[in-house]
Formats: sequence, C-alpha cells, structure tokens
Amino acid sequence: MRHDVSGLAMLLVAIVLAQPTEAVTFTIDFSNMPGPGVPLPAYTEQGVTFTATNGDTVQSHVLVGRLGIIGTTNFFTPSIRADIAGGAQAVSILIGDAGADEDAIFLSAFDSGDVLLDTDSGLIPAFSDEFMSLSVTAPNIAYVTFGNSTTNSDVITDEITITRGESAAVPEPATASISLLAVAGWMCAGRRLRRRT
Ligand SMILES: [Ca+2]
Ligand SMILES: [Ca+2]
Repeated sequence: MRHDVSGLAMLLVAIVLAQPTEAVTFTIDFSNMPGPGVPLPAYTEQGVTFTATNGDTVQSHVLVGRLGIIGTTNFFTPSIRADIAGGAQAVSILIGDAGADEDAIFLSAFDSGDVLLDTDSGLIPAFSDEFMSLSVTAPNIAYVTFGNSTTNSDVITDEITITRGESAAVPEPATASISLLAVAGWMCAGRRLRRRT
C-alpha cells in the first residue's frame, strides 16, 4: 500500500517536472489603475509594482485619448520604476507626450544588484503626438526604469508589456495544486512507513 502511494506521488512530481515552463507575456495598460488623477505611493498589478524614482506619487492620466501612468508633480515628472516579481527577460513600453516640447525618452533594465543590463532611448520631436515603443531584453531583469531625461518635461507611459523569464516562471495555480498533492502523497507515505516500523 505504501509503495502505491509513494509511487503515485513520484509520478505526480515527474509530471510537474516534465511540464515546460513557457515564457508568459502580458500587457498592463493602466485601465485598472484608480483615477485618473488619484495620486498613489505605489501601484501594483499582476506582480509589477510601479513607483516614482524620486519618491513622488504616481497616477493615471489621460493624454491625447491615451490612459497611462505619469508622475503626479506637473512639469517635473520623475522617471518611474517597475519592479517585476519573478523577474523578466523582455520589457517594452509605449511612451510619449501631447505635442509641445521635445522629449528624450528612455527605458533601462537592471538586475537585482542594480547593474544596468540594457537600455533603449528615443527622441520625440516638439509638436508631435506620436508615441514611441522602447524595448529591453536580458535574461534576468529585476526592474526597469523609464521616463524622460529632458529636464522639466513630462511624458506619459501608455502601456508596458512584460515577458516573464522561463527560469523565473511563476507556477500556475493548477501546477501548484498538483505539487501540493504530490507533497501530501509523500507525507502520507512517510507516516505509513513510520507506523509499520
Ligand atoms: Ca514633455
Ligand atoms: Ca493605456
């Protein structure tokens, strides 16, 4: 009997281990963020936490029909930092402004030791409503920062798309349940073994 239970547990563990951990790509468009215009110390969605790098609050904001994230303080928007639970291997953003000034935009990726892994940048001309896509890739991205390196000028980030790394894949609920079943099976088998000896 004991062998049957532990055998089943081993089978379940084998099934879990055999399943490929595929990279998962998802987009946050900030439509779930409170507001627009509600300042927050931090905003978290799908395991990604957005904060302002200078301690400012962040908020959702509508610009040229786009709903995105922006620093709360007008005309001096700090860059925004996004910490990604479980890490990522690719991140891209859609970022821009509503005409007026020229904006030097950037997206930078860092590992958990604050080492710069990759960076992308662009220049949005004055009087342009165009939003640009920036992207970074690295196997072990812990967080990204993005915004505008132009002094005293704001930009809005319309959306962010993240690909979670294969090695850092977050277990799906179904997989986690099977893992728990397997562990329970092991514990039952161990208890029966101790009773017999
Ligand atoms: Ca601007
Ligand atoms: Ca958006």
